[in-house]
Amino acid sequence: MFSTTTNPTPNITLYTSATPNSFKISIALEELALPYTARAVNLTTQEQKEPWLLEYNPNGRLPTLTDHDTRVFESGAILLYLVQKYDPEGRISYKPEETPGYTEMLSWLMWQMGGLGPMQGQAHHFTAFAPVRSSWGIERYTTETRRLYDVLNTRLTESPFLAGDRFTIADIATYSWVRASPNLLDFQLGEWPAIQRWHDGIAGREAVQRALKVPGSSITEDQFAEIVREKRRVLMGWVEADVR
Ligand SMILES: N[C@@H](CCC(=O)N[C@@H](CS)C(=O)NCC(=O)O)C(=O)O
Repeated sequence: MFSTTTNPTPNITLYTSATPNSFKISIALEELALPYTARAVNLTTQEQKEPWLLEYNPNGRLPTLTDHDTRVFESGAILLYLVQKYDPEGRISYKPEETPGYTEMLSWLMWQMGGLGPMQGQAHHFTAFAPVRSSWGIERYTTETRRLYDVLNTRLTESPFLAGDRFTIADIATYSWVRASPNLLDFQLGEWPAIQRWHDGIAGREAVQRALKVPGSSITEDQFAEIVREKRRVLMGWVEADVR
């Protein structure tokens, strides 16, 4: 069984895929310059539901991480684990935990985990991947995602990063989703100038560029974008699903 024993030397394996939630963790690991092994999990063959992986993540999803005899699942919990254990200087978090910056960081991290991630994920589904066309689903989740982008833009108009003047795990979690929206939802980030400024600054970080190459995907991001465009074109051409 797994425990929460602390070990000073990391022995990290990240079970991952080329998806927004997994990229959060590879970005944090690269930002903290931690050694780790990336194990790509094949979502198309449902490898994430295999018993060996359910041992590490009973929810059967990615990402998940092991470190010595500890397992951590849910991307928000993994990010907090990494900064609690391996970020004593506050490189991508605020220390100590009593500081107002830490509380602000937690608030935006939870906003991403409970709001932006699930809503944008549903928008991706209805816009590009659903087996039927549902204008209701597209409208409902795209509208809510756009509302959340308005909230994000307002915050980033008043603050360089989500939790103040420091780049933190709240930015990492949110950026990983925002970067997917031009391809998947056809969002033009220029519509939200503060988001565009923040996005471009993060995209330029060397650690982020390294992280986005982990794990090796069999196709490039451009090829993925083309596949998504084609899926969306086909889906939009379908007649409305009969939802009665
Ligand atoms: N709340 C979870 C969401 C994890 C999640 O939905 N991951 C997706 C990839 S981004 C996944 O594993 N999908 C495969 C499946 O649903 O079986 C987290 O933040 O870790």
